[in-house]
Parts: sequence; structure tokens; C-alpha cells
Amino acid sequence: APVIHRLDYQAPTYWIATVDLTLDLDPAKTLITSKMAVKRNATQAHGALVLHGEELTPLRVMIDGEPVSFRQDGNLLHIDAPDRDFELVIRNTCCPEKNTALSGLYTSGGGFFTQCEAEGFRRITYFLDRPDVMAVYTVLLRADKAKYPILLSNGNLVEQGDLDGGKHFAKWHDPFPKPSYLFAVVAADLVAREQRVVTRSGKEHLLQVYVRRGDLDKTEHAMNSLIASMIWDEARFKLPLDLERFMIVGVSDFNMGAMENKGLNIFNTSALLCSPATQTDADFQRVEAIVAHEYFHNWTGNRVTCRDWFQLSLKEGLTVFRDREFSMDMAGSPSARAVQRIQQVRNLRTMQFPEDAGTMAHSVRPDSYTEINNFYTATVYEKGAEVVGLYQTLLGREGFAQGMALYFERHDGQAVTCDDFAQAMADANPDSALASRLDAFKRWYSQPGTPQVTARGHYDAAAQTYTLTLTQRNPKAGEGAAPQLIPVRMGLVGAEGHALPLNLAGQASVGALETVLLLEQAEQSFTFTEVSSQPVPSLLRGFSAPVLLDDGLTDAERLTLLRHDADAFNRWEASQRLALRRLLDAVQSGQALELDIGFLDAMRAVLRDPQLDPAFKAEALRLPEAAYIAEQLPVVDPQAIHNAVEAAWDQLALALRDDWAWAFEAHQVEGGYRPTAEDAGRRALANLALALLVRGSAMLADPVWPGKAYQQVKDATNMTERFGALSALVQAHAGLADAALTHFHEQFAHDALVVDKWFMLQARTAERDGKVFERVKKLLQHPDFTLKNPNRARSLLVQFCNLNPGAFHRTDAGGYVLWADQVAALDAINPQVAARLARAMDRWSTLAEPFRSAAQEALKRLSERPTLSNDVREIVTKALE
Ligand code: B3K
Ligand code: ZN
Repeated sequence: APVIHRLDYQAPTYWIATVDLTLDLDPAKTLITSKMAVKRNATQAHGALVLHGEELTPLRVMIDGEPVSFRQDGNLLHIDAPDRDFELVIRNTCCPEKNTALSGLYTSGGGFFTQCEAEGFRRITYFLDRPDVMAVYTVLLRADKAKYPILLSNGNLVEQGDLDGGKHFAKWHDPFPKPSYLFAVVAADLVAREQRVVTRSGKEHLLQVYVRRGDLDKTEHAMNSLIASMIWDEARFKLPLDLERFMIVGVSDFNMGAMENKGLNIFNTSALLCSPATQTDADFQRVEAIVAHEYFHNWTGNRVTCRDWFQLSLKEGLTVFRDREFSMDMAGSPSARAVQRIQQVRNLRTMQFPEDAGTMAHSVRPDSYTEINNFYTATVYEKGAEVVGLYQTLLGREGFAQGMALYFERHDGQAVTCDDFAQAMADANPDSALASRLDAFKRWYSQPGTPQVTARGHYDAAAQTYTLTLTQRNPKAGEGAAPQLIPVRMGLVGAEGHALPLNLAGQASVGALETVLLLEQAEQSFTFTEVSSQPVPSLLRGFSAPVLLDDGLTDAERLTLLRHDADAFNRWEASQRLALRRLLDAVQSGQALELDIGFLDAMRAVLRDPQLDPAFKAEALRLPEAAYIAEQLPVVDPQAIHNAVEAAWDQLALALRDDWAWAFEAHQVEGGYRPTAEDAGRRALANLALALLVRGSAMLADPVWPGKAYQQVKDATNMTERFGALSALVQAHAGLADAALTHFHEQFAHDALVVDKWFMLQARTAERDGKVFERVKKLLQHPDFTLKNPNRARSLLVQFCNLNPGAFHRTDAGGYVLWADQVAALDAINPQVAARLARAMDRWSTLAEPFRSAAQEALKRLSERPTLSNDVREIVTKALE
């Protein structure tokens, strides 16, 4: 497969203004008729019309009513087309029931569903399947009425009725021109929760959430989240809903979380259904965020879309930023907002930082790809959202909102680039730090790698000055790389814990307690005057830029920040740095980890602090993830990291045993389940406490807490507490774990999303004596396991291979062998999901021996298979480069 380069972009020779599609839906052979108004693009030289088409059978091609010849060349259809506008009609068939890749038109649970982003439309019919070709669609669906009573497509329903032979039809028209990747069709036996809403402008809208019969009672949270998203987007960005009807449909077989098709969002049921009995607080939170994310795409993605797929972060980074802002506003209190930010950063560090340092490293706006589906990455999404956040940090909320307004004023209805977005932000704020440094700022889009920032302070007691010297380097950025514009939000904390007023030589902001330093050179110094005592710098508050910071602070200084920093994020950061230093010391020295009294006392103080929220405590007491620890090391021994982390948990469990018991009892939530940030925070801390109590009991051979946890697995009234107790038993390898797992499986065997959790927990359990690996091998044979359902495949394999390094990396290479076999097996069914699993080896080259050689061997063996998909081939090839 060819490598596609960003700089090769060319506008198409033809545009397609309108599409009239007729689909005669049949699982074995669906017939598609597509009538297109084709317009000559005079800016390009005349040539053949070359359409994309994949796994299709062409029947007939007509231009202005006359049959014409065509030539198929792999996945391209060449048509000798005239040098003018014309009408093109194409008839073809496809086979939805054989479409296990779940891209294009496929069947799931007896219904028809589509997924067209990025390049699925070409698996339905021949088309210029590229995002800059925007057309107005009219869609006629015909299908058996009894089997598929609901027929949906984008836009508005204009006609429906019965046909002969037990069939019926529905005709849909979407008035908004859209790229083919936003096209969608659903034909299935579904029921809907409906809600009519009137927006500010006085317009009435119909909101619908379609699911299978029996799931209707799990759609209330999604509907509430949708309404909240609408209200929020109107209030914050003055962006209203532009459609009479907005539909969400749930489907069990889906390659990702959800898809923002115009007016017809299609959701993985795992990102849609919520009930206290079967979903956890984290699920409720995730559903709210994904419903909002897809809704927000209606403006950032659909009204203004991407010129080409290299611009993917234009819509994804921006929309993640928007859903994060929404979630923070929904969370409410400053502390709950900080917890959201902490979770974002934890996720960034465990998923995106390794990606940016590994074999798949790419910039937020990549320069080349082979398979675009491989670039729906943490970098494009999460780092992309961080970059959008940088605009807001530089411009302020108001300035950012003005930039958004100008972006829509200029580009509504267009397919544009990341440069267009940056330009709108700068032009709306001509006097800003952004406008004067736009080229430097845009290196965030072009340079891969996580910048490494060091900070060193010098206090001059005689002169009462404090000089902070910041440096940056980014070894991954490649040749010709230049410094990036890094906003460092910061404050100074005095010895007694109070915030010191900031007087920055040469700057006006006199006496403020917080400021944003702009690091734009390789090295820069900032001198604060009238500093009466040695301060502790609190840097990168709120994680103001996605960098790795070496702050050079001592333990004592970090303890000061943990206790006193005005910035809650940096209090959490201090806890993580205290833990990280100890874990790294143990890993690097090869000595067993011994947590000191000072650290344990600090953790106890956090746990017992009456001023801190439970949700914050749960985050501060959680140890850094193995993947983040690994990123600090030049050579990675996954087993050494695993041992250090396990030892740290053991010691936290035992040293704070009374405190955990207090925390568990003190944070029980009374009354009915509510998915609020406050209640969820209490449950999170109670679950953490229970996990450590059961862990401690297993070491002390004490039956009380395991017994309590087992009882909670049986009696809990919500999934958060039930699954928390189950996790506590399984993670501690407690004697009752197997019985609890069996009980849980029996109770929820009928609920696929809960069975996914059951697989997930066992695949993610911290390894002990190879038991987890043995269990995963056995689970591959479990009657409930299948590679065909992406949720199920991910719940066992991605959880084990990509997210459980201590169990996956084995000296006998067993994990790698399992990985190679399963990637190959999955690849034959679903290349997109297989490619995700293939990424488990991203960081193989930094592994210590014997892991490194064994991993390379497994990669080589996989790469030698002749039948790999482009998706997996690209990942494996890059890994071996
Ligand atoms: N835009 C889709 C992702 C499509 C992935 C294609 N492989 C969902 C989202 O980001 O909202
Ligand atoms: Zn998105």
C-alpha cells in the first residue's frame, strides 16, 4: 500500500454537488443506486474521473442517461468523463453480512448499520470518498418491514410508506452539504426514547435515542447528557442545534466509541447505555463525555470539516477540548474540576507520552500515513486537545471564544486546515502573545515528541531576588526542530505555605499570585524581585502545557507543595512526584522498595485531611501508572517496575491499615444512587480503601475484609460498589476471588457489557506467579469469548497486551507469542481492531533483555505473514524500522 503525504494534497478534478442514493437492503446482497450531480473543478486539469470503491460489485455506470464503459483497477474505478458538468448514475452491490471489518455497511444483531469515517463510504458505493468533497444527500431506504421496522438516515424524514412483498420504505433528506464520511444508515428493530426541546431561538427539536427493546431504561443518562450538551454549547460558544431532528443509535458491534454522522450519531452500546445496576461511575462519566463529544462535532467537524485527513486533529483535538471543558463545567466545584484535569493528564501520560516516544510517534498534524485509521490516536485526540488548550491559555476564555466565532464566520460550510484554525485564533486576537508568535506556536502541529523542560531556581537572599531558569529540548522533534512556545502557569509558595506576590522584572503584573511565563527559547531566565524568603516554585499549574517537566525539587519542597499549593492539580502532582522518585530509585538500584516514614505520613495526612475532597484523595493516593514510570527510563525492565509498584501498594496497604478502614467506613454513600461528582468521589475513595484493605488482609491471612468484600459483591445495590469489591478481591488474588468471579458471571451472564467488565478485570489484574497469564489463555477458550465483537476482543486482549505490562512481558516470551497469534487471527476478521492490538509493541526497542530480543522476534514473525492488512502492516513495519 502506498504512503500518502500531506504536501501532495490536490483539489479533486470533479466535485459532487448532490447524491441521490437508493439502498435495497438485504444482508447477503444489498443493491445501491447512486445518482450524482458531478461538477467539473475548473482549477484542475481535465482527466479521468477516478472513484474509490472497495469490496463492491459494479453493475452499471451511466453518464447523462447513457451507459459508459469503466475500468476497475484494484480499489479504483476509472471512468472516461467529459470536461463539463454531468449526471452520473452507478449501480452496484455489496455484502453487509460478510462485512466483519465493521467499516461501510454491515449487520449487527439482525440490523443494518454503517460506519463511514474515515473511508467506509467507498465500501457502500463508488465515490470521491475524501472529506473535501461535500454533497447534499437524499436517501431512499427499502427493506423488509417486519425485520427492519426502523429505517434511518441523515437529516429529515420526508416520506415513508409500505411496499409490496412485506417491504417498506423511508426517504431522508439532509439539507447540509457533507463529506461522505458523515453519511449513515440504520435499518433495524429498535425502540426510541424521545424528547422534544425548544432552544433559545424558539425552534423545536426532536431528540431520539434508539436502542434494542429492553435497553430503553438505560438511555435516560444519555438523553440528559445530550440536552445538557445542547444547553452548554449555546451558552459557551453560541452554537445552536441546526437540525429539526437529532438521533442517537446504539449498536453492539462497533469499532470505537461513537460516530458523529450528521443528525444520526451511531454509538457503541458501551458508550451509550447506563444504569446504576450495570454501569459504574466511570461509565456514567464516559457516556456523558462521549455524547457531548459527538454532539459538539456537529459544529467542530460537520459544519466545518477537514480538507484532508492530515487535518484530523482540527476536528478531533478541538472537539476533545470542548468535551473536556463541558465535563469540567458539569463537575462543578473547583476541586471536581481539578480531579477532571488530573484524570486527563494521567491518561495523557500513560497513553500519549509513550506513543510520542515510540515507533508510531507522529505530530498532531501528521505528515504521512499508509492507513488513516491508524491515526485516530492519543496524539491526534489528546495532545491535539492540549494544543487547543494552549490557545485558551494564551488568549483567555474570551479571546478564545472570539477566535471560535471568527473561525465559524470564515469557514462555515467549508473543509479547512489546522492553519485556518490557527489563523482565525490569531486574527481575532491581533494584539495577543499568540498573534506575534504564530509560526513558533504552530510547531505544536508539526513537531512530534514530548518537549522536556527543566526548571532550576536560584534565590539571592541579599538581593531578595529569585531567578528561575527554564530550558526545553525535544529530541524526538527531528531535524530542523526549533523551540516550541510553552506557556508555564506558575506561582511561588513561601516557606510557611502562603502564596508570594509575583514581581517579575520588566513586566507589569505586579503583585499577582499567579502568572503565565512564556518559554519560547531553548533557555530563558525569569527574575522575580522583592522575594522576602526562599520560595518553592509551583510550575506548570493545571498542566499548562503537554511537556515532561524536571523541576529539580527536593522531597521537602514537594511536601510543601503537597500541603500548601493553591493549585489543586499541582498538589496532586507533588504526590505523584514523591511516589515516582521512590519507585524509580528502586527500579534503577535493583533494590527492594522500602517506603519511608516521611512518605507514608504524607500519604496518611492526605487521606485524613478534612479539607480535601474524597475524589481528590483517591487520585493523590493512587500510584503513577507503569507506562508513565517506564517513560522516565532509558531502558525498561517491565518486571522491575511491576515489582516496585506491587511492593509500594503492599506497604501502603499495611502501613495505613487503620486509615483505610476509617476511609472505607467514612465514605459510604447513603441513599439511592446518584452519578454526581460528589457521590462518585466518595465511592472512588471507598473502593480504593477496600482494595487496600483486602490486599492487606491477604498478606496477614485475615479473613474479615475479604469476607466483607465478598458480601459486597453479592449485596451491593449499584455496579460501582459491586465491581469495586470484585476488583479488590481479584487484584489481591484473595482466596474468595474465584467464587466472587463465578457469582458475578452467573448474575450478569445475559448482559454483554457487564461480561466485558468481567473479562477486562481478569485481563488487567496485576500479575502474580504467572496466574494472570494462565487465566487469560484460558479465557480465550471461554464460551463467551469471541474475536468478532470488538468490545469483547478488546476487553480481553487489549487490556492484557496493551495495558497490563507486568503480566504481558514475560521472560519466556509467552505474552508475545499470544499477541502475535491473536493479532493475526483478529486481522483476518477486523483489521482496525487488530491494528490497535498490534500497538502493544510500540515501545519494544527500549525494553531490557531478554524482553527486547523476544519482542523483536515476535514482531518479525508477524511481519513475515503474507496476508496482513494494510492496517497491521503499517504498525508492524514502523515498529521494525
Ligand atoms: N470521528 C469518530 C472516529 C472515527 C474513527 C475511524 N477509524 C469518532 C469521534 O472521534 O468522535
Ligand atoms: Zn471525535
